[in-house]
Amino acid sequence: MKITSARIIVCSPGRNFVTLKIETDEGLTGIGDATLNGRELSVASYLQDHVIPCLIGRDPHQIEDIWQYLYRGAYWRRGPITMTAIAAVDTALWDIKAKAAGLPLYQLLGGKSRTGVMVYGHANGSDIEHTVDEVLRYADMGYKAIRAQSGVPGIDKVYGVGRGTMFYEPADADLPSEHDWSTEKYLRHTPKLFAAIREKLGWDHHLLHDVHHRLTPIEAARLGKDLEPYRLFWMEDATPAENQEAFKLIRQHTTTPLAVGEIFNTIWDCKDLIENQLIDFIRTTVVHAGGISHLRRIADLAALYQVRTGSHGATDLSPVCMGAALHFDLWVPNFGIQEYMKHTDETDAVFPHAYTFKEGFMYPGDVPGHGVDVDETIAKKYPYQRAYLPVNRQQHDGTLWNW
Ligand code: GCO
Ligand code: MG
Repeated sequence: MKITSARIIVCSPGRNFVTLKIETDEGLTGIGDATLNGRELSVASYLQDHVIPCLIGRDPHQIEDIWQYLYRGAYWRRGPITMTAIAAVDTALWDIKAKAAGLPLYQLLGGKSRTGVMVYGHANGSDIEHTVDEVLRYADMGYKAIRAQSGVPGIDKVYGVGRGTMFYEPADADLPSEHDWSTEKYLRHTPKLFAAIREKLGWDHHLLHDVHHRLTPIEAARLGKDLEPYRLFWMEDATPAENQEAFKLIRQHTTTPLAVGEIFNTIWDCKDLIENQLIDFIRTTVVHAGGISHLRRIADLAALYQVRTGSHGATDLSPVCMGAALHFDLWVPNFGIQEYMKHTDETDAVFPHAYTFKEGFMYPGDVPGHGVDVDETIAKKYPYQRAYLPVNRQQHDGTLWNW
């Protein structure tokens, strides 16, 4: 089999998505997600201008060789743009291989390790009462694991608080919108939120929380300690992870489990955190960490240290990523949980898919490949719209902070 052509489909059915489609001389096609929120066109250009010319004529079955060729061959290693582009190629090639075999992708990875993929949904509210109601609503929808984020009194715009009832889209403006931040207010509020949730919800559901890189290590240690009575499944991105030593300090103070890695793009970003057992869940995902081939290496390293997977799955990761991720999750031995935010109906129409949700679990389906397609005719109705993620400033003096 030979790759005869490849193209990029950029569309914006409510938000931007970049999709790579690879075609072969045997009529089989495969698709991969290449969406990097707020920097979409850089990946599209990287693929179009620098990767696609190198793919034509290659045997799509040689997934590993093509991966190494793109990774080593660029000379410039790692980074979100490069690794998202490689991921798109890798995902599309796994799709083709599985279609050629007539098997759902998870069978090629080693088959099912579990009956379904436990996912967590997002309960977001403007205040504690509203968030508690949202958590209860997610429990009613069947979710076994729920992430809770709430507005904080005295802070105008807080990460994770949605505009609609099901969808949270942070990339909301054609220039970055500005959020405000107060660590003191957040740290006073968040333990009260989880106390209120546990009181109404009880103890049968997993609860998660995303700090979204906002705290210093010692502040994160304090929050982890304060949340211990509510037995969180995880506290996510408690502090920025460039300095991974920082997690030692958090770890020494709290037994609240820690999750990190949605912005990581290679195993090298994960290595120290995993080998020093500073985290419990690794959040790298198919689209931003080099595809199925590379994610598998990260998961294998993590397994040595009893670190489990918990892949990122916000709506800026397209249904193509979600489909591929669910095959991965069904197989990976050290699976922990998968994030799931429902896409809009417009997005689902552009990306018809075989995966389903039932009672808090997801299933990738059994069609050959990863089970997600792209309808290019519908996609054309939604041209690219520039959209940025927000920036964040300290409330008291306007210092730029981590969003
Ligand atoms: C999450 C993430 C997202 C990111 C978003 C950025 O845990 O789901 O933190 O909400 O902010 O994916 O593009
Ligand atoms: Mg997050």
